[in-house]
Amino acid sequence: MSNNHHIEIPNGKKIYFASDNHLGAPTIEASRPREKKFVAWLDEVKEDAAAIFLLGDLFDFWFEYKTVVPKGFTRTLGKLAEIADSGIPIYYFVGNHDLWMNGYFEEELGIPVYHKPQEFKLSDKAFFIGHGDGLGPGDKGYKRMKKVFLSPFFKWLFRWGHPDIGMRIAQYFSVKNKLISGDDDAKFLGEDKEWLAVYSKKKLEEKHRDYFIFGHRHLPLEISLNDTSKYINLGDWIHYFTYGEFDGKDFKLKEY
Ligand SMILES: [Mn+2]
Repeated sequence: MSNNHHIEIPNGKKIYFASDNHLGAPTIEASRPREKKFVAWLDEVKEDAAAIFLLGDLFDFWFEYKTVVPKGFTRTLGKLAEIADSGIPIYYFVGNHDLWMNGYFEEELGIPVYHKPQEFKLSDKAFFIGHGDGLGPGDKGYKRMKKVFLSPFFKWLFRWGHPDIGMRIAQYFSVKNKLISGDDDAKFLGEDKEWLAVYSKKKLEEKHRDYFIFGHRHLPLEISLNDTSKYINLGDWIHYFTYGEFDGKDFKLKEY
């Protein structure tokens, strides 16, 4: 886990965080209003953004073949390219729905992609940042998903199958079957049982962090772990349209 990331936030600038857009769910057309809303948000925050962190599940399903990527998401990809090209760094952390990223964001958009949580120092605060899947106890939806995604059949299918067939099967598992999405996870479990809070508390035993920032839960949460550390969950862009804003001193969870 890298510890070298440091961003100094200039006066008047902010760092923004969002996650779990699930573009393409239930269909590309049906998710377009959400996509447009997200692009409008990006347009606003780019005005004073020192950096933007996207914490995964931007796409409900993503797979990169060697020379082919999924259709759609043009507005989002174009806006991310514009912002990255303007010199505002964007950091992407894969979610469990788009873990099969393999160089496209780096090469096409100039956006680094992380497959594991990372430590960041933002101004003088210590952050632990990731999508949040598979960390700590519980998280049944993820564990179900992982079985499918890592099965030899699934891997074989995507590597060698026709993309139209692969994408249709992924759509089935991701949206219709709720195998990946898992509706059963989105109720607040209580501070003691929220597995990312449990995980964060455990991480605090090894060293201090001011903020643990995750997505994945589809539930905006702000939980004090002790007097100086907080666990923030960014919610989602399906029901909540929530995002994080950090000015170098305070972290705020806001609604767009
Ligand atoms: Mn998600």
